[in-house]
Amino acid sequence: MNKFQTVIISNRLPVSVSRKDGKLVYEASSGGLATAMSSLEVEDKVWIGWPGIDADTLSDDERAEITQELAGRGCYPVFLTAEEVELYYEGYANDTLWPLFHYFQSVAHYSDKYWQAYLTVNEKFAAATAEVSADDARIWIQDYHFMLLPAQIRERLSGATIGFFLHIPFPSFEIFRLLPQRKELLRGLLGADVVGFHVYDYAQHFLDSCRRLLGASASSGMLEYEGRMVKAAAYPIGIDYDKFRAQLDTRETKDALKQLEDAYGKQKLILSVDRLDYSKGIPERLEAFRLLLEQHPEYHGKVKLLMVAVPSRTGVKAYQELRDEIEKTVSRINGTFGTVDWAPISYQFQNRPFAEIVALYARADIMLVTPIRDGMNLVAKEYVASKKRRGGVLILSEMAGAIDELPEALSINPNNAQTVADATHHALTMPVAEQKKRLTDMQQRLSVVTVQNWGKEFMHDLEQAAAQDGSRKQLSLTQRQRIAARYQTATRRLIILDYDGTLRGFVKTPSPLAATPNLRVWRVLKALSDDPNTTVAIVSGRTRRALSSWFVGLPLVLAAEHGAWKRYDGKWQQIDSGFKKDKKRIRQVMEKYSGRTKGAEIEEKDHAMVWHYANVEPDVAFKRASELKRELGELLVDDDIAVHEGRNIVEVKPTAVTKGNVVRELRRHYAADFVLCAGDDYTDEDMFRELQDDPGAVTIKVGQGDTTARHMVAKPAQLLRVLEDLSPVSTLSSLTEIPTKIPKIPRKIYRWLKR
Ligand code: GDG
Repeated sequence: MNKFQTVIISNRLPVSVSRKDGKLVYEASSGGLATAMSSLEVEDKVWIGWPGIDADTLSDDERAEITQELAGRGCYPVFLTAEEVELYYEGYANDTLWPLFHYFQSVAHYSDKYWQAYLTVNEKFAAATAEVSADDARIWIQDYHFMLLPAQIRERLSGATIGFFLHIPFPSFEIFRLLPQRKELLRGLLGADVVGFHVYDYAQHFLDSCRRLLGASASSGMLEYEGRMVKAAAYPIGIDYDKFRAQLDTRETKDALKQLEDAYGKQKLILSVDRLDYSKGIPERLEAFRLLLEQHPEYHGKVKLLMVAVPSRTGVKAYQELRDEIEKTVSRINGTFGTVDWAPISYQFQNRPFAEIVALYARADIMLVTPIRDGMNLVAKEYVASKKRRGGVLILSEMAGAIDELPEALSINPNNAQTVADATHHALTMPVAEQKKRLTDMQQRLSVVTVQNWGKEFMHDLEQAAAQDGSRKQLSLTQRQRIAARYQTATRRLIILDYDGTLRGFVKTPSPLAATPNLRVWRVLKALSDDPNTTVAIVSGRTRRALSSWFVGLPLVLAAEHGAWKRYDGKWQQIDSGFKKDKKRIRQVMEKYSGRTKGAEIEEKDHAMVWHYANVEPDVAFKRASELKRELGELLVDDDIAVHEGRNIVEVKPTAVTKGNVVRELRRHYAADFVLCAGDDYTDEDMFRELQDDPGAVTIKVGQGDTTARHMVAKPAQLLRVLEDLSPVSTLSSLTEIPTKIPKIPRKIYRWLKR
């Protein structure tokens, strides 16, 4: 089987297979997605999707024939039975996710059968993807039909770079949480490296749900979940601008335009084009038009509302009911206001050829785009692109993603029929010069933010994710060997290490007894620090009690509480931070929050107060931590104390106390010719920054995420390998004092720790 480097996945393929007179026929369609994909400058690509024919009606030979024919067209089929399509596509995707994500919660149905089918079909797609993708492929998944797929693919292809784009809104947390399978879907999406949305708000809603349902940590659009980084960002989709411009000059569109001129003459044409879907606000639009006719009799006989409604998801009950409702309303309005030679509304429940749609756009004086909720809405953009000589006014719902890029449109709230009627009146009376000015401004934007550029931009970010996947900075074996060689030849060495998350895995409770070093850590620290030419410093946010008890007998330099306490030559010294006087006030606020938050713990240090929420339910933790941060911020107005949010903590400490300052002092003190510094979280970035100007310094981040460090390793165990390389096992075993057991914590210190 051929393996591809670039893989696109969508529910439907750009080629549909059907049976006519017993023979299989293939019909290509050219949607926006197909245009975006064909403009990508990659050769080795394949498109995976359902070919549109019931798998149960196909023989094995026919499947093979379809697979072969589609391969010639750059596609790979996933065969689905009619039952699968009914339960996964019409069911979970369009009877559960679609209504809920468009805020139609009362229309959404929750059924276990739907969910099971969704799971199975996603699995089928994952298996198909694994079959045709190279191990390090770039895979781009489209839309809400496949929210589980990123994680399912990652399980099979751990080296792939995976992108997901959602074409519909991502709802606010309050709506999303209604889904029975909300966590499963988020975990599915978090298998991706890049998750894209049309607009900023949807990306924020997604980040919010990940934080509150999974406890994932997020900052500046990057999520950290189970040791991986996921980018969530807005990539507003555009249209094939040139295609619409070029279409205006074709014979078919010119003929269609001529027919429209003959049919409507001087009548003002108000147009709407959408799939017949309850999210598009069609009944609301009709009500607004009724109001216009009622309040402005001067328009009778002079305007016409032409509504093109394309049949869609006709198998879903809500769509059948909507169609009935629309037809009744149209008849009623035509009955009320129509005359023998004028029907106010012309309603077409059918798909029109592209040439005709463009002619309609070109002729329409007003375009009414009034969705109740819409991911983007391309019709609005297409209308603007199809205007050359004539004027025209776009009336656009605030609830469509497109409003962000089309502020020159008359924006309306679709639920407020009066504002829609008023906007229509405004449009009917707007001077042509103003209409053209607004159109030109929008056209300038649309000609740049095209669907081609949308595809390129997303793939570019996917490439970047692949490059940043740690692999660029990941320490290779050769680099490790080089570092070890440099260490051996150096004469004054300085090794600066964070502890939690760096030398050992992160534990959820602040108690030092839960995080004592294991034998491996102990041995390597012993081996390194026993060498008189090597100074090993542990720089941690932990208290001096914790550090001194963990490393009894080791000649280490210790910096506790981010450097507020330091131990050189066995003696502890503290800075004069003046923090003591603020402790009581801070404690009172923290206690108030702990009192109403199950699982929260307060840790009091000499020069810091920490509120731990690792054991609090994620949603509650998110809310409380944000509130606490705000309240502490209000309390601490002086610049010398600051509130930080770290990994599952809110910490208050003097601003002058940073690990970066400790590193500066250590460098001055030891003037080493070899410096190695390792850490895992944001406080360690201060250390890496401090060493940035020293090209010889080896800085290593443990874990994922953005870092100033020059190198990265995935886990503490890998950092220990690096450290063990410096003092190889031979040296280790030749040292007589290397223990086989960690010395017991002396009873006195143990009691001190428990206090
Ligand atoms: C989803 C999201 C997002 C319509 N009638 C005819 C026809 N069309 C074409 C239009 C346009 C497309 O269908 C509809 O696109 P929209 O964006 O308006 O809406 P959805 O179908 O709901 O699409 C939406 C989109 O995905 C892309 O991400 O913008 O928010 O809901 O291109 O021109 N085309 C032809 N005859 C018709 O009668 N030929």
